[in-house]
Amino acid sequence: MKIIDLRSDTVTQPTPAMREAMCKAEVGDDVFGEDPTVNELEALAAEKVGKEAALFVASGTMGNLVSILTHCRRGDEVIMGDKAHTFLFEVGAAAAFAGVQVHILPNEPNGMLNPDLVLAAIRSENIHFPPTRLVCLENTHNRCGGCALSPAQMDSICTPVRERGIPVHLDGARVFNASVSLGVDLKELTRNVDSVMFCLSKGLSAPVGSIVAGNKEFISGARKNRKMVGGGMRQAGVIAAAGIVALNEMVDRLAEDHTNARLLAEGLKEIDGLDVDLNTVQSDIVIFSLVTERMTPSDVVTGLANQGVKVGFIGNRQFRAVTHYGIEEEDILLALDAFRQVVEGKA
Ligand code: TLP
Repeated sequence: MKIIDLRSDTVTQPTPAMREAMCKAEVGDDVFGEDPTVNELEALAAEKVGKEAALFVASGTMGNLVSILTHCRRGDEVIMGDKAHTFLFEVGAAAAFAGVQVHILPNEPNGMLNPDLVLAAIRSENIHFPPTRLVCLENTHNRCGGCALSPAQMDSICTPVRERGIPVHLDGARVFNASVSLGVDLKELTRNVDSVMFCLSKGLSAPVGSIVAGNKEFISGARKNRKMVGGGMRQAGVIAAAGIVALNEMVDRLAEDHTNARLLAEGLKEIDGLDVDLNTVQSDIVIFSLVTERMTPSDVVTGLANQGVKVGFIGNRQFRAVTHYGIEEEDILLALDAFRQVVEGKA
């Protein structure tokens, strides 16, 4: 049976060009700064996001942690959304390792934070208060259905926050999806943040790795923090080579994933027993809900899995499906057939 795996864009296989590049990669010891392929990837990544320097890290979680470690000291406060990946899904690393207190504000359904609430949350000088040291944004926003924040939305938070001397970090795990979805240059989304993390191993299909970018001083501190958390890799050019292919060849095709996500969402919306907020379907993520009592969420997941379709259950009768390299329009049509069979009981 053909498996149509929509659990995440992290399940992508490396492309043939990536495998070839990995095979031929020139390598060295990256802790000594001597891996030419890692150095090439870091220079290319910095250029793409319009920052002075970049650092190759093992994962998005490590990139966010290293960024927070570099911006903050123990006891500082970090403002972020209550649906931020860093708050919900990174095992509390910011608290456990960076020793910061996370101050959450409600994310709006489109992934935005209300700029007035952000400014009001910044602590004044008072003997009782921890200092606010960082604001974190996420674009596209995973738990908000892959919504993309425009440069104007980003600026409405970043400009006043930075005017108050507080840096902004962007969890841009899928920021390339945001740029393709909005049709804006990536640099428009990153120019008003101090640091950005993005992933090579999601929609861009590389097997491993993420990037942290910022100014030279920030990246030099982040490099030391990466070493501290055990992320100093040696002949990492073997995996960085795939990252270079990801940046050079895999960005424009994200538009296909967005078209397929739209097709899936519109099909799901027609199914009796399911609901989708089509407004939030702006990139490769589709969050949909089970709105019938005929079955449980686990009946849906199991029923679909029996038909070769994998989706993620994310709680509260909601599910997530993510399109990616390797999923074609015909797979979406097959998946929709499976949904109709499982949820409506018809082929
Ligand atoms: N997200 C994964 C899971 O952890 C949920 C996924 O399948 O979507 N920021 C954002 C916005 C992310 O979506 C993710 C991964 C990360 C950070 C962490 O990246 P990794 O998985 O590389 O540590």
